Amino acid sequence: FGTSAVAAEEPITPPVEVKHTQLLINGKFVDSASGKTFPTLDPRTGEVIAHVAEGEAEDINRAVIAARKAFDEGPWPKMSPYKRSMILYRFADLIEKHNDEIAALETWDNGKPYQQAVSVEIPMLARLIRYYAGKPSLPQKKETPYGVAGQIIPWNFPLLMFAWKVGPALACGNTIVLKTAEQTPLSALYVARLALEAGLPPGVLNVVSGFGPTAGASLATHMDVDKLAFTGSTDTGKIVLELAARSNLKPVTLELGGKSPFIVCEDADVDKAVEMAHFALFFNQGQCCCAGSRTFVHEKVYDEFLEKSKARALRRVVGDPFKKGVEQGPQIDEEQFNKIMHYIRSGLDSGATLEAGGDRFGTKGYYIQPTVFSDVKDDMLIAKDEIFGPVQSILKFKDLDEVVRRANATRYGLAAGIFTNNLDTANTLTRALRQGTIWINCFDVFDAAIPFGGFKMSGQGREKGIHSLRNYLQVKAVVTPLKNPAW
Ligand code: TXE
Repeated sequence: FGTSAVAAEEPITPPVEVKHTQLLINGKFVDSASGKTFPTLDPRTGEVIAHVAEGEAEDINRAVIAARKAFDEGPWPKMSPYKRSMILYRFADLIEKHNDEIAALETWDNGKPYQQAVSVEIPMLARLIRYYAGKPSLPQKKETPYGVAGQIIPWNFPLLMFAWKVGPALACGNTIVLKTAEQTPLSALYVARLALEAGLPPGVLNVVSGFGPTAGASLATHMDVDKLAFTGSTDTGKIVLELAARSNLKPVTLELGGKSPFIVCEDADVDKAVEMAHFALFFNQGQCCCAGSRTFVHEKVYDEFLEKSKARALRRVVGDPFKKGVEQGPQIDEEQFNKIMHYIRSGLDSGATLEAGGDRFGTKGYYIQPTVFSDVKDDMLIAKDEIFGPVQSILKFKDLDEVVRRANATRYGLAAGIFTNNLDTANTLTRALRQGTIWINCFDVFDAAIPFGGFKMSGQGREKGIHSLRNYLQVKAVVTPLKNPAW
């Protein structure tokens, strides 16, 4: 289906330097207790960007002690809501000031197009922090922060996941130990330093780089962590929930995987639907928990939709994410690359028709061609599992009852897209679909105020919006008799 030589060119030098590779504990950058480091890799080449301090149980413990002290002794939770707001506003301003540098670091470590990072994600990070900067005065008198919040985040949107978790926890007066994903440790360290510069007291936000089974599991089992929030795979989410239950029963918020339907109805504007379905799946190299990874198309428009989707995928610009005009960079790492190639082979073996792509892109790094399968059936693995890559599966349907039944026949329930100009169709589908977010004639619209989270095995609880404050507050009932009961 045609590849280009772009990936074979020398990678563009990222316009940023790596400044922070140590752990951030109690307001200071420090080595890990063991002195160990691990390499973080450039997904464009597989080469080492930097060696980063590898946090393990002892480092998590040091960070929890710092967070506990910062919570118990203050000033953070005792500070007036106004002062906390001002620090968070300054933090947002500093993010904005360093927007381009942060974006470059994110692209380098993750592989996402620089254009996407610089003009959408980092501005969104600042907006999220600013949104939460306005919230410290919202909790009522009897609502009180949990204490030390443990937060474990993934690699697909390192900084947006940072903001979804750190923002509400700080606004409510908690202190934090955050564990970044081992694939993308760099940007959170940079941004956390800006939080200190903005006036966040030492120990309030601690960032520990490291691996899941060591650093992550230590955080989930720690007896002095009061609350846990996790974003990642459903399988790891189950482990984390169990670890929390087996230790001190800390409450857990989970944001997990998905297999979201994108439904194109017979009356839809086909050109717009093709573009939106393409975006819904291929955005961020397909590495989105809510990716529209089952494209259901009404039989009346199926042939036209398929031809146009195939042409769109073949036009998608893949290449060095620092290059202008590039829509798709490499996948995050070799493991994800191999997982996606395995699913492409499975699609072929199970009888789906390959319309575009199907192979690696170039010869270096973890690039994959934008891939489209048609004739996909519900029981094929590519229609059931989260692929987390640039692989679009197109399925045909006849009527609304049928598509509702099939769209809901999944263990996931994160999001859905509906493409129709018929209000009644939109309302019917919205009510019937068992998904945490329904996008009508749009997809991936992420305002800070819109709650996000999953039904079924896509998670527990909601992040973003004021709903997320509930994750970081507990209710304390206070009852006191009056001296004079007549009053
Ligand atoms: O995820 P993990 P992985 C899905 C996607 C992807 C698959 C695997 O399908 O292909 O997950 O990716 C930490 N105790 N998503 O393996 O393992 C880990 O260090 C505590 C969807 O990278 O879930 C990292 O910080 N923590 C997802 C975080 O969990 C542990 C985004 C996520 O890693 C741990 C990413 C343990 N035992 C992947 N093991 C989404 N919902 O957006 C790992 N971790």
